[in-house]
Amino acid sequence: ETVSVIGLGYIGLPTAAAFAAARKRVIGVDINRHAVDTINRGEIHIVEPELDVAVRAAVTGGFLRASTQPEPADAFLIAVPTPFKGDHEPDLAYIEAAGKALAPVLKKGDLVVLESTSPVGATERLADWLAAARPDLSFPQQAGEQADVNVAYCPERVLPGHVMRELIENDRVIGGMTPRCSERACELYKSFVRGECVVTNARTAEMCKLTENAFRDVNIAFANELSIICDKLGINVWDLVRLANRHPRVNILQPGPGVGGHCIAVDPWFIVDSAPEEARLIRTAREVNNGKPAWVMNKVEEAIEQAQADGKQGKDLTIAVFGLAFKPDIDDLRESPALDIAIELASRHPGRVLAVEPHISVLPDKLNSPNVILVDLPTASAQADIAVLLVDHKPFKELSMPAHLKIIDTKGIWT
Ligand code: SAJ
Repeated sequence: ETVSVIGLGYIGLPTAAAFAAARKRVIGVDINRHAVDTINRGEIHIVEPELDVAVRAAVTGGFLRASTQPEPADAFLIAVPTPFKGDHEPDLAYIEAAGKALAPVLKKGDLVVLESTSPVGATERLADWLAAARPDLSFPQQAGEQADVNVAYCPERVLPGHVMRELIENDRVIGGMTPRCSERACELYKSFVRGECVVTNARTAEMCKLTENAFRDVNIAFANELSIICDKLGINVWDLVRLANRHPRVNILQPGPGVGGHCIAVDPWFIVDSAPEEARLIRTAREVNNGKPAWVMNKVEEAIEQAQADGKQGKDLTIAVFGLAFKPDIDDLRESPALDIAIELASRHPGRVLAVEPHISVLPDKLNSPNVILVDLPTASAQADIAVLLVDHKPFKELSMPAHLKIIDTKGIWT
């Protein structure tokens, strides 16, 4: 059996490697020629622990090959991005392009699985695009269980940084357009998934993925709102959360500088876009989390004003930001509230900004400004007047800050 994975990014490439490790013949397809060439050399173009070893083994063992053009296969998995367009409206252009690119090589008996995070109804739209491109084949929306081609939705749910383990161990939700489609997709995933493959329909599976991330977003928003309320009332929010969580049915998440990453800050909008009138809590949670970096920025400005009132000039004040990544112990700076705060600070503050991020060796372009320097931990704690803790990286937790420093601690590890 040959499996084709369309889109060799953070999800597609690990999935291709997992199928290859289960001794399927895998053809990976990507429009990015650099990615294709890198993979064919047995190397990787993205950062994820253990992925390099898996891809090298898959390529040298002859199980994985990458190409810029779709080729015939028995199953096609689509793992391409679904960004926004306009005001938080999901953009299905990549899914449409992937569907149209693979349609010419489809044959009777094939299975097409959509893995990309998608708004409800996207799998049906994909099936319509495939049907329009291949009038000689029948699809589930017209032929039901008798369809020539089966179509299913199966979202990934892996945690960046633990992808190779979670891909194999997590349960999978499988939503076929018909029961037969689900059965085919289940058989396929069982070749490497050790978790349970739980079957439902395509629309429920689409909503399930969005629900998981919206659930986390709403819960983080609750924690972030609490942190703002507690600041006003003079209460330590981390103590409060620890105490409240002693209740057997309370489990509050951790406040922070905002919500980053490519999933939790995006997916809830797909629900809001589908049901704008009804999705009130989900929308508000997004707004609360999106507003947190500006609130942190205000706290920093208050500290600057305080220092000025104590007789320091703004340009003589050194501010150190601890952490730029979107969450602890990773090097991923994309969609990071910590990075946004650092950029804002660099543009507003006339003095020096010291950035500490142990997981990178050069500052990202967006933070490249003459007043910003990437420094190590001891330098920052020795030279800063104001310390802004933005990510709870392990090395930061072990540090004790000099007493004279003004600290703004968004993760509660120094307060
Ligand atoms: N965060 C907090 N407080 C918390 C937990 C997280 O502020 O208590 C922040 C993090 O710092 C980060 C953001 O939330 O900025 C998101 O981090 P995360 O670790 O919660 O999630 P992601 O984005 O790395 O991965 C999520 C996961 N979804 C869920 O846990 C429901 C993952 O399983 C999904 O596969 C992934 O989204 C995805 O691809 O959708």
